[in-house]
Amino acid sequence: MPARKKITIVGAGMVGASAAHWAASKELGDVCLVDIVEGMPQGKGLDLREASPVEGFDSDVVGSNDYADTAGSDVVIITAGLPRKPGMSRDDLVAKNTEIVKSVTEQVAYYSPEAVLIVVSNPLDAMVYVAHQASGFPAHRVVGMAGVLDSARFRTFIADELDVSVEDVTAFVLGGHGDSMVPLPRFSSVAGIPITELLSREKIEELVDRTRKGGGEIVGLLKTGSAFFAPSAAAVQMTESVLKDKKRILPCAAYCDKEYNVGGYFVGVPAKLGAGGVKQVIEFNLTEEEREQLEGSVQGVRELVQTISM
Ligand code: TXD
Repeated sequence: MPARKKITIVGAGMVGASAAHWAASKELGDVCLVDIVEGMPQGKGLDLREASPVEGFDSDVVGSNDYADTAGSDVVIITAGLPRKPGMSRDDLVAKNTEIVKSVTEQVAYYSPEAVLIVVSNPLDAMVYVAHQASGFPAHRVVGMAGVLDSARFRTFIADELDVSVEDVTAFVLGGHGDSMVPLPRFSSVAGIPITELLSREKIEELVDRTRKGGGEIVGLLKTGSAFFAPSAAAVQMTESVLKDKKRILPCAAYCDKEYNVGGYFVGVPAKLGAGGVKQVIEFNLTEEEREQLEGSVQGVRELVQTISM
């Protein structure tokens, strides 16, 4: 009998703890929750484990401050980082989170040399790059979560607008996270019917705009902290596709060199996720307008990555 799969989640904050919840309750594997704060991951891990008899899942959940406990993980989700504090510039945040993501990646890579890394920490497009450099892993075993979240938001808004099941709505986004996201309405559909057939151009623009600002909308409501339910669900969907070798085509920050003329950066593209990570980046012909938007987004990622010193 094969042993259960093992998932490590680094950063037991809002996104990390919710990811542990989704992953354990779906019985994707045993979960190890790691944080730098003493006691907190142990407490959250034990609390979640104590929910298992009620919810009926047989996943072990442990919390730890020691990376030795993460050994032999199949997937590692990295959510560790600091939020931006008052007075902190964007560059300061990049520098601080680079330091954190670099250090946690080196430790998880040492104990789980065969793992697939799914990076969540912000600024996402830069932190995937940092994790790739720090791990020394082949690029296909390092991927960032953003597109699944952005497209889930877009799907939610489309379903609400048309009063249909979210399950029948697919949406397609490319490019960087948030503002520079490139939605592709012609590939976004309801039961296979492109939304361009069902909604006016103005309405689509409105939904796209809300999706671009989706993170900010939640921050504005929460006042402290940022979104965590949907981001963690998105990271766990990627984890499931890897662990079960489902080969789902999901929008992820994947390494692209010749693909879309990116030239060696991680950017949001449709990727086939299965055992061992990104099995393929799916390329297709873009319209002139889409190409320009994607190039603008990719240029933003290049400039961000060039500010990083490791
Ligand atoms: O779409 C996306 N990619 C995102 C990204 C969507 C939502 C959140 N996004 C980013 O994920 C967010 O901007 C943050 O950079 C991360 C985690 O967000 P979360 O809301 O979970 O932040 P928290 O609650 O502050 O949790 C971060 C945890 C916290 O418990 C710290 O103690 C821990 O990270 N931390 C560390 N753990 C281990 N090792 C080190 N060095 C460390 N430093 C901080």
